[in-house]
Amino acid sequence: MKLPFSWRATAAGAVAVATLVAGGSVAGAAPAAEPTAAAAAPDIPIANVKAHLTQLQSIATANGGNRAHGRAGYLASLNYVKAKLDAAGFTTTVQRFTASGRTGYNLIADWPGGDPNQVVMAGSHLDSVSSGPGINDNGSGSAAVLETALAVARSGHQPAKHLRFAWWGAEELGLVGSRYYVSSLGSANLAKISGYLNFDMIGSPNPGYFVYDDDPVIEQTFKDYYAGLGIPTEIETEGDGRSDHAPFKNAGVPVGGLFSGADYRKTSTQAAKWGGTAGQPFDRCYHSSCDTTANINDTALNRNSDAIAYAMWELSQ
Ligand code: DTR
Ligand code: ZN
Ligand code: ZN
Repeated sequence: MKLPFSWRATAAGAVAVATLVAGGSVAGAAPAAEPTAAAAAPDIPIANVKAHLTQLQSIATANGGNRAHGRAGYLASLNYVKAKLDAAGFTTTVQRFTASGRTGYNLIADWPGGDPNQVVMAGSHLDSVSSGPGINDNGSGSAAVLETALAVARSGHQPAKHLRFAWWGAEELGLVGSRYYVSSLGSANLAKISGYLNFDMIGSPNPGYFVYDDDPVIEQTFKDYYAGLGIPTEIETEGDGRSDHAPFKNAGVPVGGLFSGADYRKTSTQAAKWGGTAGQPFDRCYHSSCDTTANINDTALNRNSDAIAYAMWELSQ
């Protein structure tokens, strides 16, 4: 029987193994550090998140207009994220795989400390489609997860559980990077993952506030956050199986996440509670060349970035 997040048993076991490309080091059990008190999550500065988006936009502009799998823009995006994490003290691992005849890369960042047998993960796909820069899909998730990781480092937070962050390659080709990671991890290491939180499109210009309805504890954590803001949420069903949480869910890992909407149209009922424009897509630039830094709603990105931090602090105590 699959146990929800808070009751999941964890197995003792082997060290995580990953294929290294350059400059990475194998993530593993870090020297024990004393956990810090259950502090409240810090505010995630939206200016910092947007600065990452500006960098990702510049990278796409300098590399043929996209950050797609197998293109120069993707590896440049990964190197940007990796440099920030290395400078902040994370143990980073670059995992290499092949998809559609081109080399793809996952970036995994482990925050030293915490129980290596209870890993709380946050992830997002870093690749865009080839038709555009992919700033909402999925620079938004990638930048918010990056800034949350950097906030952990800035605060020196040492939760009881181990924190791991991931940026996936080749999601747009069919969840290739995350599937490769899950399949290469093995059952012993998978059993150590208490929960995987996925963030794929969290800054849509005509935003909705959707929470994945998978693991009940993770779902409630996000609902509690938004209830605190007085913002109603809806369960996210359109994306079932369509993003990087799916390989983890299929492997029995408790999953959850947030979503602000793609090419589906906002109803009048949704516009009444969330604002925005009824009858229009949540993101009219989904998978298009206009998915640029102008295709972001700052309020949604800010709220969702803070929700990521809230959940990571809450679920790793
Ligand atoms: N972000 C999309 C995948 C996706 C996730 N949830 C939904 C809901 C409706 C449409 C698409 C999606 C992508 O990476 O293409
Ligand atoms: Zn996409
Ligand atoms: Zn996406």
